[in-house]
Amino acid sequence: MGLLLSRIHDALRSFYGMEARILLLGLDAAGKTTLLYKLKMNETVTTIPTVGFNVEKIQPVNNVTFTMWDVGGQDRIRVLWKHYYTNTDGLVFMVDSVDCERFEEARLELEALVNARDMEGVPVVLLANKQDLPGAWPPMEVAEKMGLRKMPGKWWHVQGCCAVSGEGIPEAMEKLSEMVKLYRKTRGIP
Ligand code: G3D
Ligand code: MG
Repeated sequence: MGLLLSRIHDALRSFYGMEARILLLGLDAAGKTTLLYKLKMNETVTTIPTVGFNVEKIQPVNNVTFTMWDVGGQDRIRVLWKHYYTNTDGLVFMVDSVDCERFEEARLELEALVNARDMEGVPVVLLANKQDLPGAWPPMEVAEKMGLRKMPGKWWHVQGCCAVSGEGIPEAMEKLSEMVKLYRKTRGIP
């Protein structure tokens, strides 16, 4: 009976798709809000520093509908991030690839995030944003600076992108959908 119910559930899931909760975090000015509205409306919006959060449901990718939480990244309000951890299916961590002076600050925030109990095992997509700007660090070097290689057992993917033009974003969302599906499967989350 259990097996039958689980098969019915899987069939419904592949028909209706899956809803996933994604946290979009990173230091202030990394480009998070620009990305969120690019994904939502395919438009580049004029942003102001986010105090609090923006949340949007975006078009399904591979049958996964993402609800993306863009939580303000200014240092004073980063302490609020932890209130958003519960039931997160994926983390998109965004870095301004030009702002090398704050790479270490970003790394420390990412480290704290992935080590948080409620974020255990949650897959990470690292977006090395602003690749359009001169002096942008290559994505793999940004990943190195963020210490991703030193995070054993962590599922991560690095993607260079430009949130303004949208370049690199479809690839990142594709990868995110794959990792979220796998994560939920291994955790037995329907
Ligand atoms: P945040 O939400 O992470 O704090 P925002 O960041 O989305 O508010 O973006 C901060 C600034 O970076 C904005 O510029 C925005 O236009 C710019 N930006 C975001 N992504 C890119 C990108 O890929 N390339 C370039 N060149 N700029 C980007 P302003 O001038 O409004 O502060
Ligand atoms: Mg913002």
